[in-house]
Amino acid sequence: MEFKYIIYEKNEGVATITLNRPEALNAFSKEVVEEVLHALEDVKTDEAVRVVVLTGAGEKAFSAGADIKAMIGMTALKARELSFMGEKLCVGLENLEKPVIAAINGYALGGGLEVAMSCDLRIASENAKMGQTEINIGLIPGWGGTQRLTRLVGMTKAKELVFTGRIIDAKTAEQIGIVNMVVPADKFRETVSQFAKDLASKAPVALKVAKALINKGSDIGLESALALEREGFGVVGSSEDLKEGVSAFTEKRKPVFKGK
Ligand code: CO8
Repeated sequence: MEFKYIIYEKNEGVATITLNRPEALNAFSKEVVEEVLHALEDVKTDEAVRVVVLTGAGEKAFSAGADIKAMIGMTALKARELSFMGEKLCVGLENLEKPVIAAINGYALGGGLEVAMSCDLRIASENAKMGQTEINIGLIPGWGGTQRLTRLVGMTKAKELVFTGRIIDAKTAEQIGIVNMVVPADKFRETVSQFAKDLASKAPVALKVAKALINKGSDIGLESALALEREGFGVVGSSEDLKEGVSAFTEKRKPVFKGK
């Protein structure tokens, strides 16, 4: 598939998906969402891809959210369709069996922040700005923001951000637990790339199972979650990756994991 609204690149085990509509601050139109979903299908089947980075083109935005212009004269059915479209994207990122890093350069607003929160890790440039700004246009977060933001920061801060639509800076987002780290703007791309490459060298089976356990376990009771962990441990504990990791440790060399 030829991509028009994203740039899709693969290098050293890292697939980078760049939202590429800078003239609309990388807002998610139907076409952008479809193209990202298509790239994720490729990521699923390409064993050489170990990690995904999702970012925005230009310096100004990761994404300013769902395309507001597509909401003009929206019917209930259309709103539901738009909500479902974003949900498919967010769940697709969450259920992908490989780690996804949102590299937040500039604005991540509304649906843009919701998509970033569906990724596993978030690295922000120091000039990034984030917010659930939907309230300012008379809307609520419709791509999981009321739920994922609450899970990340707790009810107190989630309500504050969703009710006020306030835009916060990267440092504040780090302090309340939305982003993992904040990086100086001039080191941003390089830091993300190094971080992603490091992650791509880790054991794929362990990464896949750890991601699923953390995601699924947070929605169920502790006893059931621990039982899930036990089963996951059985899978990882019998993997070739573990054999390789242990051999490399005893032979005092760097492991080369195959994801088996
Ligand atoms: N959708 C479409 N176009 C956008 C969007 C957007 N979300 N954001 C910015 N743009 C466009 C602008 O219209 C403008 O285009 P043009 O030059 O053709 O007028 C261009 O991008 C540049 O934007 P600005 O001129 O506004 O740039 P500024 O630097 O002055 O301001 C802001 C930057 C503060 C980011 C400002 O653009 C803004 O507030 N944008 C809207 C942010 C927002 O509210 N996002 C939430 C959208 S709603 C959402 O995401 C809900 C998700 C769930 C949906 C469920 C379906 C029903």
